[in-house]
Amino acid sequence: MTPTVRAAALLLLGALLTGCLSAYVGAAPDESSVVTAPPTVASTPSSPTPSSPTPFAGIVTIRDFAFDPADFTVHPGAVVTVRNTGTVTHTLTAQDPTTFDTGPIAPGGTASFIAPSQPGTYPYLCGYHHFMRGLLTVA
Ligand SMILES: [Cu+2]
Repeated sequence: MTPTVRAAALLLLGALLTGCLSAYVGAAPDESSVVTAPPTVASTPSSPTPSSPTPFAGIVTIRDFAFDPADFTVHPGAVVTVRNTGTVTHTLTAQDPTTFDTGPIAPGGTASFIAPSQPGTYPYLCGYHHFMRGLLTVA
């Protein structure tokens, strides 16, 4: 392809493109009205608010050497049930054990305790495995 032919080809291509573009621009209003025609479905039921954490259901499950949930909030004096789905015995014991303590919960067992009546935050752990920790908030 000689430079002249190439230039001619480019010119032709340019003309074609310009033609196409002007045709397209001419048709644009119709197209845009078609595109925007379907009304946006704005009033669908809003999804669960992701900002608020899952409300505590009153049951802490021990699994795989961890509390689930580890951090949760209850009302003063609420009953908290602790379910041990692990394979060894655990406890859920306040850092100050006089505050609350489930005592030993055998594998597959369940125990409960009464949350403190005083609002505040109460760190707790497993009496056997001190790396198992959580935070009870009374509010
Ligand atoms: Cu444990």
